[in-house]
Amino acid sequence: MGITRKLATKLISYQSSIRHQHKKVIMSRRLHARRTDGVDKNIWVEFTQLAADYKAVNLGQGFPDFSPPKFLQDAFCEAVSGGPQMHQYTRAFGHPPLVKNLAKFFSRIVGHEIDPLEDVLVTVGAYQALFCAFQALIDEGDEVIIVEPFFDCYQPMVKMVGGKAVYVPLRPKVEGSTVLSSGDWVLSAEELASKFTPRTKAIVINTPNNPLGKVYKTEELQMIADLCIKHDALCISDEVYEWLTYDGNKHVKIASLPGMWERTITIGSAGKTFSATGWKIGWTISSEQNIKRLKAMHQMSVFDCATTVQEAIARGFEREYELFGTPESYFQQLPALLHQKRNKLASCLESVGLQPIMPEGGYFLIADISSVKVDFNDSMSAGDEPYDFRFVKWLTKEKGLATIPVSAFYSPEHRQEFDKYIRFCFIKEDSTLDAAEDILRKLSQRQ
Ligand code: IK2
Repeated sequence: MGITRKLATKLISYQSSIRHQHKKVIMSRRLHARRTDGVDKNIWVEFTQLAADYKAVNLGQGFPDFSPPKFLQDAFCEAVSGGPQMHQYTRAFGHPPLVKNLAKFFSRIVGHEIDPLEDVLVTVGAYQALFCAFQALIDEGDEVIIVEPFFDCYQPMVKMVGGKAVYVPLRPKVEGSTVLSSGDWVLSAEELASKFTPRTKAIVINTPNNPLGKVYKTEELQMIADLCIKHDALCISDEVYEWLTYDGNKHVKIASLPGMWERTITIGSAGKTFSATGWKIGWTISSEQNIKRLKAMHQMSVFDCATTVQEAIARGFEREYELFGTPESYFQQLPALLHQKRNKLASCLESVGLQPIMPEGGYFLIADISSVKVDFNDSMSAGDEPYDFRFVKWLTKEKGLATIPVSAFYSPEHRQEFDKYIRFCFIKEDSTLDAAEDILRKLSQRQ
C-alpha cells in the first residue's frame, strides 16, 4: 500500500513537471505572427452580435432585410440546376461568363476597353478584393493615405502588411448654419497635398462613402488624380455603392479620368449591387500589371469563388447591360426605392431632434446625437470607450434599436472629434423603419 502511494505521488509530480515544462515552452516562444497583433477587435462582429442578443430593430450592419430581385433569384436557381459543371471549380480568377460580362459592362462606363481575362479579378466580396489589393501592392514601410471617415478594415489591412496609414479627414464646411448634406464634407486640397511624401504608395478613397454618403464630384476626384499622378501613387477606389446615388448626384469613376486607368484599382461588390450581401462576390478592375499581382494573392489564399453564384451574377449583369438607363434596370429601381427610404428615415430623425446629414449616396445616414441626454448606468460607462460607442450600446440594450458608432470609421487620432454621430442603415423594409421610428419617438418624448 505504502509503495503504491509512493509510486502514485511520484507519478503525479512527474506529470506536473511535464505540464510545467510544456507550459514553459509555450510561454518562452511567441507562437503567433506579429501581423495579427492589435487587429482582433471588429465592430461588425461586436455590434451585429449585440443586435442579435437584444433582438433589436436592426439599422446597424449594412444589409437589406428583403430579398434580391426576382431575376437574380431565378438566375441562381437556373445555375443550380444547370448541370454538373455548375457545381465544380471554375476559373480561379473569375468564372468566364462573369469576367466577360463585368468587362463588357464596365468598359462602357470607364471608357476603356477592359480585358476580361487580364484586367478583372473576382473575389470573395469587396472585402477580399481590398485584402488582395493591400497585400499585393503595399510593402513594409509604404505609406497609404486614407480619407476619413473610412470603411473600418482599411486601417488593419494596411497595418498587416507593415504599411503606415496616413489620415486625412473630410471636414464639414460650416458656412453660416448647420451642415445638412454629405456634400458639405470636403477634403482640403492643401491638407491632402501635404500628406503625400516620397514613401506614399497609395491613397484609398470610397465613393459613395460609407458611413457619410458623400459622392465625390469630378473636380474633387481630379484633385486626387493630379496628386496621384504627380507623386506616382496608386488609387484604391472602393466603389461598392456605385449605383446608389440620389438627388441628381452622379457617381464618377476615378479610373475614367485621364492618366488614371493604370494607377487605379477599382473595387466593386455584387452583394451591394444586387442586394445579396450573403453571396459574397466582389471584383477588382485595373490594368493587367496590377491585376497580375492581385491574382497571385488570390490564388494563394482563396483560389476561386463559388461557381453557381458567379453564374447568377453574370446573368444579372447581362440583363443590366441590355436594360441600362431604362426604368426596368435594377440600377435605376434600387436607388429610386432607397431615395424614399432615406427621406423617410431623415424626416423621422429630424422630427425627433437628431440632426441628420443627408447622404448623397450609399445606404447609410449619420445623425448628430448631441441633443439626446443620456445617463448611462455604470456598466455602460466603463473605460475610455468613445461616447458614441456607449450611446449605441445603450440604445441597443435599453431601447431595442441597433445602430453603429461613427467614430469607428476614424483613426484613433481623430475619433474624439466625431463621437457625436451614429450611423443608421436604411436599406430596410418600411415596417423595420416604422419600428425604429416608434422607438425614436418614445426616446424624444422622455427628453
Ligand atoms: N467596402 C465598403 C465601403 C463597404 O461598406 C463594404 C461592406 N460594408 O458592410 C458593412 C457595413 O458597413 O455595415 C465592403 C467594402 C465589403 O463588401 P462585401 O460585402 O462585398 O465584401
